[in-house]
Amino acid sequence: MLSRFAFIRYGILAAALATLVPGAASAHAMLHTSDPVDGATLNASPRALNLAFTEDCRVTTLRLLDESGRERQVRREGGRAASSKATATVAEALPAGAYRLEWRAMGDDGHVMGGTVRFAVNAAR
Ligand SMILES: [Cu+2]
Repeated sequence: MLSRFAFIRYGILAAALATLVPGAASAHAMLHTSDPVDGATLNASPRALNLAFTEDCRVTTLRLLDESGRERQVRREGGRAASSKATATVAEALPAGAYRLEWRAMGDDGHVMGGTVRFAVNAAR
């Protein structure tokens, strides 16, 4: 009797694992790295802001805000096609201060993700 119950329990466990494994294999895209990196302090204004993802995705929002929350103009480079990279050039040199780059992207599986890269530009050059 006990062994029969054990067999059923392991059977249920195996079925549960089988449904979990495919989902784990197709993990959605995440931010892999950025330039500037999150938390960087730069000695001069960056010319471009770069994001690299773990897999192709469509970046739907990319905006740069200064410490007062004012949006700074950036220009998206490249097309809107799915890519593992996104680049935006900075229209005007950024004055010293703290900035945050907010991004949102949709992966191939339809998942929307987002994040913030924070960096600072030093007054001393
Ligand atoms: Cu996903």
